Amino acid sequence: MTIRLHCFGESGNSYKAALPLALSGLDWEPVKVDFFNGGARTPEYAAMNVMAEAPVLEDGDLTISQSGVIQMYITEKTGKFGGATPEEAREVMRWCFWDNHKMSSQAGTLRFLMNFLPEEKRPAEVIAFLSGRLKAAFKTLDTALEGRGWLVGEGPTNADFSCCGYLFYPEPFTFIREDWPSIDRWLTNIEALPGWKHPYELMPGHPSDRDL
Ligand SMILES: N[C@@H](CCC(=O)N[C@@H](CS)C(=O)NCC(=O)O)C(=O)O
Repeated sequence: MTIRLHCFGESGNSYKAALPLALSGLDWEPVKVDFFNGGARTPEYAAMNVMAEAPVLEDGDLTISQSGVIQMYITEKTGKFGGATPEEAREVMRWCFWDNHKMSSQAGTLRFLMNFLPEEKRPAEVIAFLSGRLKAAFKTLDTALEGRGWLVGEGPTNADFSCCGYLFYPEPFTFIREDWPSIDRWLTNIEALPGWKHPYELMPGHPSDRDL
């Protein structure tokens, strides 16, 4: 049965699930969440995910949300991307939790405020605050990647797929790839994986679909 991933192109959190699906060899298809028209706020969507968030994965009777849990499920099904040893598996989780809390939550919010809100509604003080927090997270990631091809072990894991969730997007949100040499090299490694696709190619939905 084909796995369905409810997602949308602008969603870095969705990309964290779509990318390992694309690289895993599993049979899957993206299903567009019409997020900007309230598609995640309907009673039907709430029945699927009370958290009203994307992504959501459906595999037959199973429905799960939270990109990290979806990643774990892909690992359960394929044995891929979860770390080669129990120590590595813990390290993968460590980076996923860090990313969810310290990097992607701020990156997603900041990118939304800076790009997807009408210009007159963009809150300058909040943007400045989040930019500072996010730059500290980029520093942490860049330092961890010094001299390393991947965050954990010798190959790509869910740690990499989680932490890269927002970093391929072109819209401005304080991330300037060239400023972070180790992050830049690591993103190049991810882009070179067979089957890699940019979020806007992998999932339906693009800012140009809307009048901003
Ligand atoms: N920790 C969650 C975050 C999911 C998330 O916040 N997704 C965004 C779209 S990128 C969303 O649906 N936001 C709705 C909201 O914040 O109300 C995950 O990794 O799946």
